[in-house]
Amino acid sequence: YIYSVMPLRLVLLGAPGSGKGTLTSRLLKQLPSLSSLSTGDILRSEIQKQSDVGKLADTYIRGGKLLPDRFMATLVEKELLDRDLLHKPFLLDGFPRTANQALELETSLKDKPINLVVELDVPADAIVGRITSRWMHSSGRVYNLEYNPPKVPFKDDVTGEPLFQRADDNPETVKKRLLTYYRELEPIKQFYKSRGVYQKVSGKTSDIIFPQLLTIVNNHAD
Ligand code: G5P
Ligand code: MG
Repeated sequence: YIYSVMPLRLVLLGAPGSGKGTLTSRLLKQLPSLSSLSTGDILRSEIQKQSDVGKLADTYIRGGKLLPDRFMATLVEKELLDRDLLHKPFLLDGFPRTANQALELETSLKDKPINLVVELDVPADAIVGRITSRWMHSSGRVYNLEYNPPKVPFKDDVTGEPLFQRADDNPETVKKRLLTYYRELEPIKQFYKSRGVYQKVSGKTSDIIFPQLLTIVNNHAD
């Protein structure tokens, strides 16, 4: 199978609240051999552990600011190696998010570059309300009081543990995160267009986006 010769190395590009985490979960259900890596989830688990990385990340995240490119590139390279992902199909959620990070990632991956980048194009007016009604589990599982409520209110479906809201999910910080995203989008898009791997899916909801995304991923695999 070509799939094993050229495993999927996918980047999901999308604004805060565009559904990266939601669509990742759905993809993993359809494609059990796929592994996912979310930099936001890694940083939040470091914050919870109160590690040095977590202490640094906390100030940036609360301020709605991106951590330094070099720092993030090192963190992701280590994660790819530690989890032995370089020879397996993987998906990146939340990294790279600057052209500089994309370049750093290319260096890390050497002869196994990113072979698919999908931009999730969700209108900004559909996004803002979603984020303030988001609840999370420490595993990264994401819920929404309206769209995807947990079976038991404020409890994780799998573990039954309590859900929490993110420190950066308030309207003021969300505004900053959105501005940063749209500022960085064009250069990173140009980077991946020049590598011939960029595609875009558009829609107001994850239910509209998901089948399009799955088709692109499946076409890539055969
Ligand atoms: P993160 O963690 O990467 P963001 O801001 O990029 O955070 P976020 O907020 O996690 O992205 P998402 O994953 O795209 O959004 O969206 P989601 O969680 O799946 O969906 C949002 C909500 O909408 C959920 O409640 C979901 O249930 C609901 N929803 C989904 N689909 C629908 C729908 O169709 N309809 C409705 N009504 N609801 C829906 O990064 C966080 C911070 O970490 C640092 C930065 O400080 C960053 O701000 N960071 C980095 N810094 C530098 N470089 C990096 N590479 C970094 N990565 C992280
Ligand atoms: Mg997310």
